[in-house]
Amino acid sequence: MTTRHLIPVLGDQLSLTLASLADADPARDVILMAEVLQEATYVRHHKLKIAFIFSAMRHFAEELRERGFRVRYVALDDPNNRGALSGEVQRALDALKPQAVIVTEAGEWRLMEEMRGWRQTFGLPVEIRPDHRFLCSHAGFRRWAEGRRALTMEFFYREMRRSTGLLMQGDQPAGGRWNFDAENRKPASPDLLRPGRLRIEPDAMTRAVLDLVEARFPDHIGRLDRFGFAVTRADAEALQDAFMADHLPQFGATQDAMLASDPFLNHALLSFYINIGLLDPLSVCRAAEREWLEGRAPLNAVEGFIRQIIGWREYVRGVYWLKMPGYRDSNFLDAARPLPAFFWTAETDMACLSTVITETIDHAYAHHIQRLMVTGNFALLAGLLPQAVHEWYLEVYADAYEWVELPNVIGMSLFADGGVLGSKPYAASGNYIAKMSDYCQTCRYDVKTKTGEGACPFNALYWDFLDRNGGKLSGNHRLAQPYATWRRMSEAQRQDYRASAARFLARLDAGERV
Ligand code: FAD
Ligand code: DLZ
Ligand code: SF4
Repeated sequence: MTTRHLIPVLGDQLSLTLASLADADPARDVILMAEVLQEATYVRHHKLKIAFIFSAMRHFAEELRERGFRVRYVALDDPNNRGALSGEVQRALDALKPQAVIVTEAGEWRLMEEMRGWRQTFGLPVEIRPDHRFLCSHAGFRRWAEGRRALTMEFFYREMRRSTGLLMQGDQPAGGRWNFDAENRKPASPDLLRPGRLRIEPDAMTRAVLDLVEARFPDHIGRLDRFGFAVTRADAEALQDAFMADHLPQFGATQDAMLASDPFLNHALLSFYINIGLLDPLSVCRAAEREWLEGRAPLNAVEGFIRQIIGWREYVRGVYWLKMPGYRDSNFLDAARPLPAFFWTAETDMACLSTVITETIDHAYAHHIQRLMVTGNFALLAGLLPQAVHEWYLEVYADAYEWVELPNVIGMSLFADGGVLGSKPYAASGNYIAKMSDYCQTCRYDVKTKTGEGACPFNALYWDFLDRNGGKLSGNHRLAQPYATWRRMSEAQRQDYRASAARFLARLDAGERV
């Protein structure tokens, strides 16, 4: 059988609506999917993440075959597997001799650069199509960004509301306001009535992948015994429905809260499926909007949820493509400290970090405020090297792809981009964590003690961070208040903070348990 087009589909392109599949002809085209070592190890991804992606890829190949498509699927343990996507494209070209390659653009810069070279490498026409699963094109974002002094997410988000029509009444926002965060972000308390999460029992195909991953990636972080991800479109949709019914109404109120007994609270746990292509972001938002229209969820919750997807998600992707490739090397604050070992083991006496990292090891998930205000805040205050922090986030979370992870880490969390993405660093002392979580209640450290033995390390680190970076940050008007407080302190008090932070950082550098 002759082949017209070879259509490579990547592990995060598992959507029937993919641009490269739009005119695919089951009789004449071949779809190529390949599990390759290069993608699984260019950073050492969490075991759950690799298993999730491989199993979802295998199930998607089945879905395509059921629709009559010819799929060339290369498993990781195929003895002829060349270990890299380009190698597998070359092998498929040699075997099938198609007239052209049709592909949807890669999400990550690294792979997109490789794809751009394919025409030259392979010596045949290669058509790279845009990824229409995103609502804002690269050109659209560039147009929006052009000439702006600041890339303020809130204004981008309003454009996205207008262009999608989500939560709009004519040209006005539903409820008269664009943003209902003033009603959101309250602390939470344990609630035994909060519905649990649907766990999808691994089928035979997933169980085979779990064995493969355990055998081939034994040294990667994480554990596989609790694998419960959806790996089919139908199961991902079931999880979406359960979220809408059980958690969306409380989404806003508990969005920033953290509880040791409840790692998920009312978060969606849908980023895995949206990012891989099993759920479509706009359809998820329309489903949430319907919950409000039909009176099952309040506007503050639905608006907050939709903002994360058509606002933040689209916005960080826009910033990534606007600023790459230099963005990855940003280090505005000249932070240089290596990642402490406890990021891999959770072995620290700081209860907040130990809880969040343990949950990360167990689930390849932490919710936004855990990522931003616990691990991220610590990395910022302790001056950890941004590129090491970036690699950690890319490895440990099952929803992590560089286009979304990098701006959140380099920009939002570490301020390493000097303020492209956020107008100030999200730096906070222990007080914030104490207010928004119950972690401090079981901690060896005392959040109310500011310096010295037994004091919460975040307290001295916070002031030391501001002091250390005063040359770069004290002119930031959003930090005027903390800098004024710092200046009002006595010199003895300031010295006490500096010394306390220095002692902590010296112990960290010496590899002592902190
Ligand atoms: P919810 O809190 O329920 O939010 C709903 C949806 O909104 C998410 O599914 C996601 O699609 C979207 N969303 C929310 N916040 C963001 C955001 N800041 N950027 C992009 N999309 C957002 N998200 C990833 O998808 N991949 C990452 O690798 C990633 N790394 C992050 C690293 C740091 C340091 C921080 C601070 C945030 C990161 N985020 C990342 C954003 C956010 O934390 C996750 O999207 C969210 O925790 C996913 O869980 P959820 O589905 O329960 O989200
Ligand atoms: C993340 C990932 C992993 C672990 N493995 C594969 C793989 O074996 N084959 C594949 O096609 N894609 C994989 N992916 C997803 C890619 O890394 C992702 O498509 C690129 O990073 C572009 O976003
Ligand atoms: Fe974290 Fe400090 Fe609270 Fe301990 S006391 S949990 S280190 S914020």
